[in-house]
Amino acid sequence: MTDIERLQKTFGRGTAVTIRTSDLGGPVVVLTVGKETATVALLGAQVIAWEAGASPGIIWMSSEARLDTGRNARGGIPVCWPWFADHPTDKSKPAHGFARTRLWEVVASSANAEVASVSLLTRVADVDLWPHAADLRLDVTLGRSLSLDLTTVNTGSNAFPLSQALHTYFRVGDIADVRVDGLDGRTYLDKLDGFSRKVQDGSIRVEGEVDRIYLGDTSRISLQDQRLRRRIEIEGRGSRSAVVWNPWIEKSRRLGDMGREGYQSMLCIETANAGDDVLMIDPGAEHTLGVTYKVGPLAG
Ligand code: TA6
Repeated sequence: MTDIERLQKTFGRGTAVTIRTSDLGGPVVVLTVGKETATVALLGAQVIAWEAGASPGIIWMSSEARLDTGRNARGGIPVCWPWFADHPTDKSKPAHGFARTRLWEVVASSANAEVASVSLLTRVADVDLWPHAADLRLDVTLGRSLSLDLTTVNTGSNAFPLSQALHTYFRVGDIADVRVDGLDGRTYLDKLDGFSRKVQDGSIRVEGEVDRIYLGDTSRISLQDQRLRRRIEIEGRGSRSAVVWNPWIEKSRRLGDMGREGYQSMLCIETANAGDDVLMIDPGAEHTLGVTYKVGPLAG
């Protein structure tokens, strides 16, 4: 029996939860409820697709994304952990930590007429990059919305600082035709201007590279997509920061893996603990960073 067959036998739940090998070259769990599907790769516990009946899908993936290169696939919902962006003191360590390049294990699944869910786990100890110990679990639930809950448990004997993000790449019809609401009046750190502190004035529109960490109450954000005539409501929890990022032309060129459609068809809105919102997790303590996405028609 192959690993996939074993996982299917243990965690498969009819047509609601199935385990297979993705076309991108790695094992995935597919959640199906009615006309909705969500796909979670075991590499990095990365959501790589969410089709909510609407076409095209909600989550953006680069046309060059692969799951069998050892690097994380560009797009989807990468799990950035146990540090967000560059390591605070050692730039030689991988950006966004190492959780997204580990192979996680499936530990639970469930399904009923309304929802299907899967839980993945990675246990971290004795990692050269990080002198601490933790269990990291991601619970993904698909129903009339998509929810992710990322729980860190400190299983070691010393407290550690934690910064993290659910680094979600949303597909948009045309980056020039979207608006992000819910952050008006919030202070943000502008990565493109030495992380200087600025205040958001009204809605966010993207007319060039944007790379900002918004601070404070960032629990209710909405992405209004004029071209696709849809809005995505983003409800964060366990978070007091959110990142908005589009690489635009030059950074896309430097990244080199943004694929055919590239920056014009995506926008990252990331529920995070980042910037001023870094946590300290004591031995035995835990923290959950969560988010729920709901898709609906554009108002009016
Ligand atoms: O979340 C925004 C950001 O920190 C950007 O600065 C950019 O580096 C992006 O993440 C992508 O990072 P990655 O390591 O996935 O290429």
